Amino acid sequence: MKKVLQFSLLFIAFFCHLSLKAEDGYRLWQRYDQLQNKDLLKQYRQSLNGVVVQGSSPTLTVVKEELEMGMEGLLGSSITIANQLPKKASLVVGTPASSPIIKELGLEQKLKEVGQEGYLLLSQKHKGKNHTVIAANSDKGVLYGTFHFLRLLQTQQNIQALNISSSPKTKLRILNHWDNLDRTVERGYAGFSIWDWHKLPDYIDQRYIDYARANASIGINGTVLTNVNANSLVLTPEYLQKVKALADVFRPYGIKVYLTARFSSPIELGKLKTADPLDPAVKAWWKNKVNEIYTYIPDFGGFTVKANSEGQPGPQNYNRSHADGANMLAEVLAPKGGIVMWRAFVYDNNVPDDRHKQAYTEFKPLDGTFQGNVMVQVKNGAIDFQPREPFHPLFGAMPKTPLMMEFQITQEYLGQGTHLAYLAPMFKETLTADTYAKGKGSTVAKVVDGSLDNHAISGMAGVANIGNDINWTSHPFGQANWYAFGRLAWDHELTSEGIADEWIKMTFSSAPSSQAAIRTMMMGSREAVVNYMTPMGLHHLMGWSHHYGPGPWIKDKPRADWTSVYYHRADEKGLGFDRTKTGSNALSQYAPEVQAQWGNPTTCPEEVLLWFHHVAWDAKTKSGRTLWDELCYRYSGGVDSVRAMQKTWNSLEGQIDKERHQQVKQYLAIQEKDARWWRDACLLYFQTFSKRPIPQELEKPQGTLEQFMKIEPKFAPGI
Ligand code: GCV
Repeated sequence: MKKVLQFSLLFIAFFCHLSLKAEDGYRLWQRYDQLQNKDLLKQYRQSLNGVVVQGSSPTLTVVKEELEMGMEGLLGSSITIANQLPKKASLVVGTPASSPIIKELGLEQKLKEVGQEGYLLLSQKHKGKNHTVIAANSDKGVLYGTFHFLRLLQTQQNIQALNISSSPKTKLRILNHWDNLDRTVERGYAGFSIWDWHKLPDYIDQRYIDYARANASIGINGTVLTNVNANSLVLTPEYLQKVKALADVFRPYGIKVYLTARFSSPIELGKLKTADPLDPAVKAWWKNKVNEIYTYIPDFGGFTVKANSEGQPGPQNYNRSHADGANMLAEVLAPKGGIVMWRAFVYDNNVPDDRHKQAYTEFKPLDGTFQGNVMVQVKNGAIDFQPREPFHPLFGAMPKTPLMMEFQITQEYLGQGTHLAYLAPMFKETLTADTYAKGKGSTVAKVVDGSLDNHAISGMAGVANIGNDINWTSHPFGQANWYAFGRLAWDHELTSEGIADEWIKMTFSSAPSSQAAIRTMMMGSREAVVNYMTPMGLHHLMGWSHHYGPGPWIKDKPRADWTSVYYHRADEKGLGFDRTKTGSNALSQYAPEVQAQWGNPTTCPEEVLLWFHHVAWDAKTKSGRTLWDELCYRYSGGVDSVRAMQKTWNSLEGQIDKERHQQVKQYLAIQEKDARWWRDACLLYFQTFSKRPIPQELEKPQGTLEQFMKIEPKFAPGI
């Protein structure tokens, strides 16, 4: 009997062990597996043989927990976190306020320079002994420093002579969840919403805590829980209790909660006859509502608002401006310290103008009329998160208004949950673009971080790609985009390669050869997507509604600017949207220096050529080929790049755990199939205008245009 029991216990232990080791991607970049480099382990163990965290706030408690979990995992030995300085060399963590030891170190000047959220990581002598120090002015800064320190261990850096100081360039670093209260996620491709509204506030899913840990580790300090296509129900007491439960979980991690405000809420919830922002009853309703919210969540961040856009209600329903709407909300939030993030993603069916121009036309005249706690949130480009867009002309055009960047992390137009597209190069492309607003060097990044125009508030929002899939993001490489967004929101000067390296080491492998191979895959992946979907400045060619596959033939829809033909303008002469003076003149919304470069087809970068110009099929491109041939080459090149990624990934078999290797391998096979679908469908369609053959040496389309036009994915996610 005893033997049977022993055997059963062994059996259970074995399977528990196996399940603990499941490589399902849940742990994101916070895996904390024991390091394999013996020399480094020895060094770490020697210099980190005692940890002192003085202070007991909720955030410092989280710091202790994370240090314990991280260091025990990485070093493979248990650690004790003390309140007092141990005799030997040690890690000292805290603020001058929480820790007498940190106070004694005399870091005042250095700490002054890192501000409220920044931190120092130092190797410092104290009373003749060597210490590693994580110091900050606030507990939140300590938390960020702790995650940086753990990252150093995870990525196997030398920690003998640390002299790091870091502080965020952008003040508000925020995720936007387009999550509905029924748990569907608009443009979400990783399952249902992680917010389990039905079970809240009583059931706190471990995921909420792990979500907060992951976000804090990359410096995210805010989350908008609900879809910008908003439901006013979230503002009712029933839901506010649920929101409060989430806010309570996130608070120790330095993450504030925000909600989307449906502009017509005073009518829907308050039974008022109007939502006119200048109506005293409406103002009073919002004031009461805001006061009520703060009784639940004393540090509530504020509202994100989508108004008068794609059917959403807004101030224009009452002949009021966007500023009237934003300011009314800002006024009631201001005494509580809340802010308004008012989206500039607006376009009007009744304005028969190039959609590219509409946000600028509406918002530019409002510059200087917004209250101090309003930020206007602008998408990276003027259309809608296309695989490549030139930067939005509003950047640099509203110097008196803090403009917030809105990036889309979820890959609505870049293969959604199945394609590998590392987005850091795309984010960087926009951030480093020069607006010339105040002469050369007036980059979008400087507009967004507030430094160009000296704004007190600044922000970057990323539309989240997170869902309740076990690995959070559907594609394992989708995690890299969440990671990259946070890292760039903290410091937009980081390089895409550097961010990829960190992520790969923490997520997949630190072996130099596999790391280099994965980095190469990642760095070329977004350009591959651009090439097989929308090369040379083409845009908005996707299938109706689902936005997954190709649909360059889409026409005759309720709005012209919801069709593809509106954007590519293919005809027997050529291809592309003339946005110069002879066309829509959207170019006039940019600074003269930008106009001069992009306005001339010979100096316009080929990457955005067809965005701004209608180009003849036989026009010569930089490669010496005609436009038609170049297009064929680019589409084919996109497919080839995916095949190259497949080859690289296959070569990594055995170096990556089986589970994730197999998963990515399958996704790459889907991507290759989809890339051919895009290439073949688009080339066959454009060929009906160009009437030219696909160059002999390139692969021929597999199927007919009619066949491609009939493909209609059923129940595609995210709609
Ligand atoms: C949340 C695009 C998307 C919509 C999204 C909208 C927006 O149109 O397809 O799903 O709505 O952008 O950003 O408001």
